[in-house]
Amino acid sequence: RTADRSATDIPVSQYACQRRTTLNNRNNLFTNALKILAENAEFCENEGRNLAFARASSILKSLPYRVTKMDDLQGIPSLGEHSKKVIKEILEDGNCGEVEKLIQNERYQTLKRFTSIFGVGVKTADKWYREGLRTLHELKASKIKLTKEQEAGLLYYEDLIVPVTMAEADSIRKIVEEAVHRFLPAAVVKLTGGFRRGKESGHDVDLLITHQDEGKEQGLLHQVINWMAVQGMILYDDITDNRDQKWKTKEPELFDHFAKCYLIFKLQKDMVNVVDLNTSGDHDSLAVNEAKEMGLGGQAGTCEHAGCASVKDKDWKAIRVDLVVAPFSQYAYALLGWTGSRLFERDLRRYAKHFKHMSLSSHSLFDNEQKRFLMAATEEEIFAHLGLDYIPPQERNA
Ligand code: DGT
Ligand code: MG
Repeated sequence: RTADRSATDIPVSQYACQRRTTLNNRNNLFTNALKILAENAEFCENEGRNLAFARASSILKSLPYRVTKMDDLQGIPSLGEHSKKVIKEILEDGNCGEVEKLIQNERYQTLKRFTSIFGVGVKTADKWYREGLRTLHELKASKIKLTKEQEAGLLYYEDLIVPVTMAEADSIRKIVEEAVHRFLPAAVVKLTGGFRRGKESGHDVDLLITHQDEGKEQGLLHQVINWMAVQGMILYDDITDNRDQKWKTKEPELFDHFAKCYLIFKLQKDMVNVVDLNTSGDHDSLAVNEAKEMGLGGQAGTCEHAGCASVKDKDWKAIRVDLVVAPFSQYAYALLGWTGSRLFERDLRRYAKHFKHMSLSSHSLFDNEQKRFLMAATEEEIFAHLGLDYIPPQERNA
């Protein structure tokens, strides 16, 4: 039974880190529409608008009831006039005209297509669009210079747009753990990101590595990658060590200094416990269907690249994996930072700054009044430092 909203309900916080957001979203109809508007704002590089729609969507996800009338939104923060108009229209007509128009829009479709390629951001996608490119086929046929990352992204495109399942993520975690233990038997390899929040599928596998004896983890990433490469497990890799600053420009807010590796992993299908690799249970499969309808995934079986066998015939799947190595003293912060969701992280930092005069990152928490770093061995301790109730990963799906 869907609970009704009543006046006795406790107020909803405007901070995602003070809300419990499970995967049980009762307001899909609205959040799907708002997500498209947020995405389009991102394509227009309008950060304020992107954040406004993302916040509106997030707050609806946290509600323990389905919104059935505008009155249900009384006292709910983070809903701007535009978002309210969208909700009202969906309540009245079943859909929103602006969103329906947008999904037919050529620029929106093209930017969605191009940004779904690994290594392609909004700026690049927009440049290609302005140069007249519309499809992957046209992109491949053009003489445009691609980065190594984008070349790999195109080469393994068919696989990379298929959501990663929990079973695949778990297999990769075990394989990586085995590789890590060859060099450091007591190291810990932890599945983070959306899978730690309970998602059944995701766009990549996020793994966090640490070792109790701080310092032992140094050099580990190179050893592990080299070993896995020799085993034929690596299709593409980009190691960033902690002195490298190149990610700073990409997403300043998410930037951290950990040694990390963005890779495309070659997962043998017989390494996965669950038989069916190409199914997924949640909304992400919609994205794939949509991608296929838009002609993104239509080339299965006819891929012309050498070494890129048809999706159906080959016995492996290309999967995006992020490996991050954190020194033990920063592990709790790294775990909190890499578990997400992105909006949850953003609001944790915002909350820390505004209410506690503290600076939170994936490395540490700095108290700007006491002028000192606050140590934490667990996520629970970090929430306690911030004066927040502990929110478990399953309730951070903001
Ligand atoms: P998905 O799309 O199913 O993979 O969903 P998530 O929630 O796993 O999203 P993902 O993989 O993009 O990121 C997981 C979390 O890790 C997210 O809250 C932000 C954090 N994160 C991702 N990339 C970076 C990065 O380059 N630096 C830092 N510090 N954090 C990152
Ligand atoms: Mg992820």
